[in-house]
Amino acid sequence: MTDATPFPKSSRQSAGPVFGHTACPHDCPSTCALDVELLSTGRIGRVRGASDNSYTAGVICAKVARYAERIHHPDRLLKPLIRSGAKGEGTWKEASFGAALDLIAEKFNEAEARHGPETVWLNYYAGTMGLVQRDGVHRLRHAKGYSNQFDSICINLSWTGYTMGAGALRGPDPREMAKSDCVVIWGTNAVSTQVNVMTHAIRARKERGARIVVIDIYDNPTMKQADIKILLRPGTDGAFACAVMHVLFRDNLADRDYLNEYSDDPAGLESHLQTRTPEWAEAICGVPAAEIEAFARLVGTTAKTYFRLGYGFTRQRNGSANMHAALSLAVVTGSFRHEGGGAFHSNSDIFRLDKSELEGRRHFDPRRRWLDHSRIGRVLTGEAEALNGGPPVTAIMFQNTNPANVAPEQRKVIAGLKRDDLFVVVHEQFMTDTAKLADVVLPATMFLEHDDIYRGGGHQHVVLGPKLVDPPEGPKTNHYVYEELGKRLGVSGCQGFGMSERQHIDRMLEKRGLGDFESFEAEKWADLQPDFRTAHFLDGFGHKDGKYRFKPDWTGTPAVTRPPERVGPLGPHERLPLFPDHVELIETADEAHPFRLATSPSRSFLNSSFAETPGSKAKERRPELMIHPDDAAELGIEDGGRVKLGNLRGEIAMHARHDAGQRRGVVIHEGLWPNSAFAGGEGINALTGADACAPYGGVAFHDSRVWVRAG
Ligand SMILES: Nc1nc2c(c(=O)[nH]1)N[C@H]1C(S)=C(S)[C@@H](COP(=O)(O)OP(=O)(O)OC[C@H]3O[C@@H](n4cnc5c(=O)[nH]c(N)nc54)[C@H](O)[C@@H]3O)O[C@H]1N2
Ligand SMILES: Nc1nc2c(c(=O)[nH]1)N[C@H]1C(S)=C(S)[C@@H](COP(=O)(O)OP(=O)(O)OC[C@H]3O[C@@H](n4cnc5c(=O)[nH]c(N)nc54)[C@H](O)[C@@H]3O)O[C@H]1N2
Ligand code: SF4
Ligand SMILES: [Mo]
Repeated sequence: MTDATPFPKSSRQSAGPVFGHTACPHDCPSTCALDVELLSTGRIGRVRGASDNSYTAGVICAKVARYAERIHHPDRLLKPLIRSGAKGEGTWKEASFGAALDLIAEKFNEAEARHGPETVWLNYYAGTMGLVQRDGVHRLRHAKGYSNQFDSICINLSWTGYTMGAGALRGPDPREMAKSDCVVIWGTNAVSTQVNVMTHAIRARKERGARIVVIDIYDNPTMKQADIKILLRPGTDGAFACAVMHVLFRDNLADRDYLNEYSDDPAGLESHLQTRTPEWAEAICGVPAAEIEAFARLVGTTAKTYFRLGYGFTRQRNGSANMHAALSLAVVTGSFRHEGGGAFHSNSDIFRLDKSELEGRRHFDPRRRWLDHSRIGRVLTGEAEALNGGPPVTAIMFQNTNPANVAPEQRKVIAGLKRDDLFVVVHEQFMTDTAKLADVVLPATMFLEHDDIYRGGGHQHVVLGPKLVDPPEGPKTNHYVYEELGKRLGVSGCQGFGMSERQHIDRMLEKRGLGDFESFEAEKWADLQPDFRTAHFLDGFGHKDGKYRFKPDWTGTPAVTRPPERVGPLGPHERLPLFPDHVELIETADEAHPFRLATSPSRSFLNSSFAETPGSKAKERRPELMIHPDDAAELGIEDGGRVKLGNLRGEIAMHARHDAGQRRGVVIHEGLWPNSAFAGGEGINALTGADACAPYGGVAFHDSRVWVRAG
């Protein structure tokens, strides 16, 4: 640390503790506006949610409030490391950053000379959500003609389902939840994964007596706060939604005037739903018909019902169809007409910052080979289908992602990373499961140490994240790495190179008419929420004819998710239904695998991050399998005893926790724990599959059949 900490102008005024202003960079829909205490030592103190940001409203999660633990962690990577022993053995020699970059450039060039540029994969994801430090990688990718990446791992199933219906990825102002009379939190464990949803929902309960309904597959921390709990079997949300819509039509609670004006085929939907009775759904989803009826009456008679649709329930092989069914239910009630009503999943469509210079779009060629990053295991083990007509991948650089831990089919991912003919670079903050398998590890800065700008998918703000403290000696920004590799690889004259982080931010803001870096230093953020009519689709949904689609064209292009070119074979879209329905595409249990496993995020980790911080580790204790006590009794599994679980993809061990919070036959593991936290060194994703989901890919992380036994 140096003393020359660049405190921003805006925080110098007060005499007491000094706070700098920024945004949380982690992969979370909340993108909280933060106030960070800057100590005179150059270290940080407290981290608080900005109380003057209307969405953050002064509340953040505990793990980020403890950020001092992460940024000043003794295990942070500080020096570039070059492998000196066998892959994964853990022996390294230190190098200068320049020498490490020289080596990377040399290896990339060698690989390209042998197989062509598509052999190089710059694999990135959303470990930071900063536009400059995350998306700038495309500049290098496009300029060099390296493989394109299809970003399917997280958002694909849900965004596809939502946009197939609504034609756009936006919705009623999430702050309107506070004005609702009923908030339905559907398949998102908001208490753990996006705490601000709870802030606004609970405000509605306190101020208006609103009911909070939670629809999930286990009694998670969010359901524990609900007034009404709907406990589904995994992958059956479509059945539940259909039965609710059946009741709404049957009891004349559907808003027929609204449907006639705003939707494609309400009559067709109504007749399709005739056989989708509550009893039919009960048999599929496990929710008693009487509860389905009661929920239908509640949402059918409460105009201001706000459906907050999460990611979690779409991480099933039928997840896109289930998202579409849940959204269709919100449409049938006519809730979009009302303030405090409608359905919201993500506002990602509203920001429209022009990233063409940042990403060097002039050099983007959609015909270059696309690699699906959900299927990295298959790509790296050379499966022809996953290679999508291109050469093997022989050089790869990872930034902001930890696929050895987070990607499905982990055995393949790790076998691939260990290939002798694959050169692996990992630019990281910590020695992650992926970094352990690298040839070269580069140390990375953290968000408080570099400039960036962030968009909040779960709300409407663009928030500036200026550099607030100096990094320790050693770590460099992602931006620095693209720029320096650009020079060494001969593309530094290409579009977007040679600009600083600030210049990129200025350009994006100026083009959008939002000011510039300096004005954001004073204002901190901009609120881009569209007006009421636009947000509520009252001037029409996003499709050309303005109509909501009950009958989506599943073979069509969902504007936001589908890459311009096919990415190998995508999921079995021909099995998707004409109208909302239950689709039996999930990995149903069978005799050999009688349980359904969901791998839900824990509260104290964020994907694979924070598993290194003492506070989070202490809270999560150890990897556990939540199993119904009756199931456990049948299998002779004691509370706290050891269990093994597995399927055709892998087998892992952990401790059992008896919990009656889910239906029998369902087991839950909250993560993501590092692979090394498990006895065999393989993590939970050894059990999850990478078969492409219908219609456009994505990963069914909560949809695995497994066997479980004591041991
Ligand atoms: N603490 C913490 N916060 C996070 C993350 C984290 O790992 N930890 N991850 C971040 C990221 S990258 C994302 S994308 C978001 C995701 O945040 P969410 O949208 O909340 O998605 P998930 O956490 O995957 O799952 C939410 C819930 O869906 C449940 N679920 C699984 N299958 C079904 C189903 O078939 N039906 C229903 N109704 N429910 C089901 C899960 O058990 C879980 O309780 O969270 C972000 N925030
Ligand atoms: N079983 C199971 N697996 C899952 C999920 C699940 O629910 N269950 N969720 C999935 C989802 S939704 C997602 S989005 C993925 C997320 O998977 P990842 O994107 O891989 O996960 P993160 O932990 O968010 O980020 C990865 C790394 O980015 C690093 N990082 C952060 N900031 C920077 C930076 O500025 N520069 C550099 N170079 N590195 C940085 C962090 O140190 C961290 O190790 O995981 C998926 N995997
Ligand atoms: S709730 Fe999400 S965005 Fe907010 S501080 Fe925590 S991880 Fe960051
Ligand atoms: Mo995600």
